[in-house]
Amino acid sequence: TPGTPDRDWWRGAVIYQIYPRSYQDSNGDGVGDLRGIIQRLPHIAALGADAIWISPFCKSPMKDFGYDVSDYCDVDPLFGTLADFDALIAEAHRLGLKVMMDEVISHTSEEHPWFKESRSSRTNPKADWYVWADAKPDGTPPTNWLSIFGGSAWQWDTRRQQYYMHNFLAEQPDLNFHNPEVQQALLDVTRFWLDRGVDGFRLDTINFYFHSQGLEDNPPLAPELRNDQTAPSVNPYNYQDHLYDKSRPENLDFLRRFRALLDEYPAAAAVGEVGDSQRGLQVVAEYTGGGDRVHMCYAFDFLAPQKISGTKVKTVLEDFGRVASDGWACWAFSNHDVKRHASRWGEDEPDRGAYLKVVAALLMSLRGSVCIYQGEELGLTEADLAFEELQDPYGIRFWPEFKGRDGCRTPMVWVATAPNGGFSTAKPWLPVPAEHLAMAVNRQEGDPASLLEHYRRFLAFRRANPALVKGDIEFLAADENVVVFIREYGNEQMVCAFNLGARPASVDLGDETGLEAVEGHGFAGKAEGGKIKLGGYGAWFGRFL
Ligand code: TEU
Repeated sequence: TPGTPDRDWWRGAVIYQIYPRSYQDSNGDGVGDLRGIIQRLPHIAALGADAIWISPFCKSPMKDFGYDVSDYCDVDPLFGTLADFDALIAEAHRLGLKVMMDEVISHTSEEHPWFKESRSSRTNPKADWYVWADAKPDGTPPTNWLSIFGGSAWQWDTRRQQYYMHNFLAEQPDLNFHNPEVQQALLDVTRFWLDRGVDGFRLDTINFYFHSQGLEDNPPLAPELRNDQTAPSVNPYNYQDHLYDKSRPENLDFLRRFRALLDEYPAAAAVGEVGDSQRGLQVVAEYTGGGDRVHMCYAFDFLAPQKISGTKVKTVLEDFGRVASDGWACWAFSNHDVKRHASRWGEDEPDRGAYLKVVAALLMSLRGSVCIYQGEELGLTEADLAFEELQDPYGIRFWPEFKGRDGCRTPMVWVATAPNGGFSTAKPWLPVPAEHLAMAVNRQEGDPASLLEHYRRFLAFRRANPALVKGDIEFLAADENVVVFIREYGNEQMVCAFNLGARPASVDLGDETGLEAVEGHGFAGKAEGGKIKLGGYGAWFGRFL
């Protein structure tokens, strides 16, 4: 019925991620802002996305660039005002785009008034709002838990004479979700934004909400990893399985409360970020199943350095299908935390332009929702920054072993010949790499051979074919380079075939009746009987006769 909101809009949605510092600067200070985003919304609408997810813009001392919030109910002056955000929502809605906020509630900034109060004494009303624990008798931290950004997860506080826990920077103290008052305060924050008209949330580090109150040590590093010469020696990320402080079963009850709140609104949806290298898909299944937890979770399987392959796609999607009969995943190839996939995977491809087209078509054909990271539609590469240019504390700490996350956070490029690619009239907070200018929006727009026009065409094709948006998935063939699957939704079917390699390939589906192409998007592919022939980096879409 017209006027009835589609509660299911998130299923198969294409969500465009904006990193607000780097999208568009409207006031000439070298940092992007909300007014700048408003100016550029037509680009996202023209791309064909369903929603935007804006990385954090609430008040923050910016130690982790907004992922350290000091006021959940106000906009940081660097980005604008609440009135600017209201205008952004209105304009996005006018263009048919949903707006998702990035809610960073696992931790706050150390400058949040809650933490200031909590650290002031052991008896204040918020004394138990964060995770505090006494030192061991020898003065060392309560457990061996490690912070993702390096070192112990415990920071000594001289006033309370206790340690507080932080999974990330010491400036990001971890909220104690076991305290019902904390949960309530966070639900109130969520309601504040829902009442302002947001359509949903990207929930930062959703699997870190609860810690184990038993404070057990984690098992020591597996011996085979201890001698792993490829492991960054100082960076524990992925090298300690945080058995006791992540993905607690208690979280499901909180997620149910969160979902009940969202369900009070006509069509609010949430996507939780699950960064878990060991049990990622299992956690996504647990958090999204049952229809009473979050709608979908963002999985890390295709954000890893390991190059995507047909086999990997099949394994990941089939594994997920097995553990999650009613769960829903959200896939991404790039974001503000990892090396851009144009470089991560595309670096050694003989024809990177063609490679990026076929992997884009593959991403947007998978069963699940999709996140596209700003600039991915242009083929932006990872920027190679000098140490002096780095802003990310994570990179500064582990340089040069790990260069941090600034290389994927450089500004969007809009106009090739404008200063700083049209991003800002001032010196941008991170430089615009010279090689990005040729990829600017104005260079690609209207050129049918460009990656940008490829994304636009593909998203229109996807929208016109419900099987690609909401359909089931079944794999028909997969090897290193080739992957073929069928998506089915009601009476609609779509066979999707991709060749991720530079050399031609063909797949015999062994079907007597044959195949026919669906017009609209295949490139460098054709069907002959039950065989699909794919050129290098080719894709083919069709159906069984
Ligand atoms: O990231 C969570 C997370 O797991 C990160 O450690 C990520 O895997 C890492 O940056 C990879 O290099 C979220 C945000 O996306 C990130 O920007 C924040 O720094 C982090 O939470 C803390 O809020």
